Amino acid sequence: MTTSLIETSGYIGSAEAPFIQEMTEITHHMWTLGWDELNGGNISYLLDEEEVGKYIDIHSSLRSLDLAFPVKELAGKYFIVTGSGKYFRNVIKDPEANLGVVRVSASGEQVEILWGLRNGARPTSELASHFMSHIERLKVDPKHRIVLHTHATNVIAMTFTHELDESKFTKTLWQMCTECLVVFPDGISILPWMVPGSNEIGRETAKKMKDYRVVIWPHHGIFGTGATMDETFGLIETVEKAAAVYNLIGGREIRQVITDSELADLAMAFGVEPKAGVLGLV
Ligand code: 2HA
Ligand code: ZN
Repeated sequence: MTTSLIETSGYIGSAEAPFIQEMTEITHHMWTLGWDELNGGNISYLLDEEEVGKYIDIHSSLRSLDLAFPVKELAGKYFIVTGSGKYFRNVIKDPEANLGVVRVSASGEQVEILWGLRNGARPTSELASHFMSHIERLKVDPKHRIVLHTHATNVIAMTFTHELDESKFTKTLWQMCTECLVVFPDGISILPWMVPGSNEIGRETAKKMKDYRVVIWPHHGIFGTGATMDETFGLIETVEKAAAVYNLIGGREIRQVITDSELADLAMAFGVEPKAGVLGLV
């Protein structure tokens, strides 16, 4: 009788891990879209212990890193994250150098690195925004798993020409493509311009995440959250598409729009609740 790999070594091995494959595929896809130049963009993905334990040895950690912001709420939770200063372009060539599987320590003051982040690499420079956003999204959606940040080109461009009022920005996006209202009836939120990589931008991003799945950082990029990679990427892709249409129209005469009553009909037909205060805005 042959014994399976899992019985002899205790775990299957990272090469087979679906969560590493998902991260590799999505980072490559986003790089090809031109959204993640240089080391732009970062992702964190909350994983189940049982799932991680199938592929990676979770009983010995490679090293621990102190967090500048305690996240007691995430104690014992596992994440796969992109590495600080790492390029999305390179993930596909060497996942173990550019990604890491980490576990938040029992105190919530450290992360233990279980796999990847080879040669002393650290988790994403936006870890504060990611972890604090996970905490808030989990409070409102137990199925929440993913925080994805990217430098979506058209979203960035739109933040130079459109008023940075959340309701007005949301309404413009809804008007750009019919399906937008159905995909993000909860609208988008916007922070003032802030220095990235700080605990402060992390706290402000997470505050928005209490009510929104999307946070735009003007002149920088976008944060999207969701239960799966498909859902989260699809959400950002839809916002970016609407922003692209807005930018294409830019400066031209608008002859007709989707009216507010048409948007209301759409919401009714698809059974979604538009963010209060957006329809009816002029
Ligand atoms: O990873 O995108 O916001 C680099 C960034 C910082
Ligand atoms: Zn960024």
